[in-house]
Amino acid sequence: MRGKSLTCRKLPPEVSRSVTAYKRVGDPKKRRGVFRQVRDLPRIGVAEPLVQAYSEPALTTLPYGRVSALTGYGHGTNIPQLNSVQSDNHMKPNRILFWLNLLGCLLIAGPVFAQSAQAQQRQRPNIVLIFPDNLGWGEVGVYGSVRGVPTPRIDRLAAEGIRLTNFNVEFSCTVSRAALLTGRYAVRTGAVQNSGITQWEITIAEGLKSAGYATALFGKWHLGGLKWQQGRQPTDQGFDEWYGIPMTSNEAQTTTMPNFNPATMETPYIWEGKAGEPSRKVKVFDLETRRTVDREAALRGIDFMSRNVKAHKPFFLYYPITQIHFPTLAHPDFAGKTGAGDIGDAMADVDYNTGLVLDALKRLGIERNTIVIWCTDNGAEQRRPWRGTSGPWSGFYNTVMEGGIRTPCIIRWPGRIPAGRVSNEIIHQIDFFPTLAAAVGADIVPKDRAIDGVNQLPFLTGKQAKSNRDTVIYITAGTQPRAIKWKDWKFHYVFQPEAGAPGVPPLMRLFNLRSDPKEESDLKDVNPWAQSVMDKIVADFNATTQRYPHVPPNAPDPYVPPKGN
Ligand SMILES: [Ca+2]
Repeated sequence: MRGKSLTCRKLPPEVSRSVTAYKRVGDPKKRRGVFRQVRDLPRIGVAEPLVQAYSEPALTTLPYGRVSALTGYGHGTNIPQLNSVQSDNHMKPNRILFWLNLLGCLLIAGPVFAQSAQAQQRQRPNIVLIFPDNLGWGEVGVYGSVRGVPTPRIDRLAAEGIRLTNFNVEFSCTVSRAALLTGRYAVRTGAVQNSGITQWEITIAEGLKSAGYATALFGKWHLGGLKWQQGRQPTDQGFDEWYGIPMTSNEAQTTTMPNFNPATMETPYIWEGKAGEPSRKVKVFDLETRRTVDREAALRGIDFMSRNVKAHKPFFLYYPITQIHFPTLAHPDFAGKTGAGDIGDAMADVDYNTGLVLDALKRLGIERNTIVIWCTDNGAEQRRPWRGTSGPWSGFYNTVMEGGIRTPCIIRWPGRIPAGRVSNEIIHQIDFFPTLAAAVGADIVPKDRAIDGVNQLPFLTGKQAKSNRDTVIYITAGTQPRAIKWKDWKFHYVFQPEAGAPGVPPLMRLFNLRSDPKEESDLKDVNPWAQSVMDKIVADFNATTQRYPHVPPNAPDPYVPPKGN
C-alpha cells in the first residue's frame, strides 16, 4: 500500500507524457523540441519541489508524491543536476536523457530500496479538520456575514484555498459526524443521538491510523451515544487521544437546571482519554467551562501537532469546535465584545481559535504539508435566543432545506489546491474519506460495505473542472428520502420547512436552486420529467441496500452485518 505511493504513478500526467515523449523521439532536432517541454518541468512541479524538499525541514511533502524520498537516500546531490537541466539549454540530449533516466529510475526504483516507515510517513500530508457546530452560512465573513462580525482568519484561509458554495452535509449533529467520519450516508450506519455508531464502522481516523498517522479528537464527539464509555469512545473509533465532551453542548445547562439533583442525575463532564484506556473526567461541563472548552481543545490540538512534528509522524487532527451550538456562550475574551450578540461573539471566538491552529501550522513549519478543512456540521442553530442565520438559504438545521444542509466549507492545501477558487460544484461531507485517502496515497477506504463518498481530489486540485458528484440524497427519520438534489434542481418528497412541524402540502415540490435559492416557487408541474429522474436516484440507492443492508439504529456491539441478497 505504501509502496504504491512511491511510484511514478504520482507524477502529474503532463510530466509523465513529456518524459515518455522525449525518450521516444529519435531525431535529435525533434528531440530538442521535446526537450523544451521537459525543460519546463520545473514549472509544473518536479525539480522545484525537489529543491524545496532539500532545503526545508523534514516534514515538507512534495506535490505529486514521494519524490523527496530521494533526499532520504543520500541523493540530495542530484538536485543541482536537476537544476542544471532546467537552466542549460545547450545540454546535449544524451546527457539530458541520462539525467531523465536517472530521475525515472530513482522514482521507479524508490519502493525497491528499503526505506524506513518513518521516512515515508513524514512525507504524507498532515490533515487538520476543523468542524464547528450549528454554524450557519450567514455568520462567516467570506460567505457574506449577516451580522458583520469580522472573521479574518477564516476569510484568509478561503483566499489561500478553495471555498465551496454547494457543500452538503447531513441535517444534524450525530448523523453529520457519522457521515463525515465513515464516508457513508448516515442512514447506512444507523447513527442516532442516543447510541451513536457501532464499532463495526470504520472511520477516517481508523483508516489514517492504519496508514501510520497519529490521530486525535479535541472537541465534541457525539458518536458514542449515552453509553459511550462502553466501547464507543473516540478511542474506540481510531483516535489515539481525545479531550472534550462525549455528547453535546446543551448538556452544559444541566447543572444549572432548577430541578438538577446530582444524586439522581448525571453530571456532565469534560473528559480526556487515550487509546486502550478508559476516559477520565477532567472537570464539570457547565455554563462556565462551556465558554472555554474550544480554546482548551485548540491548545491541546497544537500540543498534539507539536509532539508529532518532533516525532516525525504525520497526523490527523480532528477539531470539532462546540460553538456555536446552544448555549452559545463565547470565551470570556469575546463575551460582549463584538456588539453582535452571543452568536457574533461566538463567531469571533471560532475565528480566533481557527487562527491559533493555523498559526501553529506556520510556526511548526508544516503549513505546506498540511491539508486544512474548515466546514460546519449542519445548518444554522435555530433555538432562540441563539438563532443563527442561513444567509441566502431558507431553514435551519434538522431540516433538509438548504439552510439546514448547505454549509460553509473551505479547503487549503498549498501547492496542490489552487488558491482563491470559489466553486458551486456539489460536494458532500461523505466525500472526505475517499478524497483524503487519495490525498495521502493510502488504500484505506473499506471495501466490504457501501461507501457513498467519491474521490474529489481531481476536482479540488484543479485537474478536473467538475465535481465527481451531481446528486445528494437527504434522509432524516426512517429510510425514506426527504429530498434529492440533482444538479441545480432539488426535489422534496416531503416538504417540511420547519423542524418538528408536519409536512406542508403539496408535499412533493421541485425547486431550481440557482433561480430560487429560498425554495419558494414549486416548479414540479411545469417539469414533469423531474420526478422520474429523482425516483431513479432513489431506486439506485435502495438497490445498494439489498447487498449492504443498513445498520439498524441502536444496534449493539459487536455488530455483524447480515449477508446481503
Ligand atoms: Ca450540529
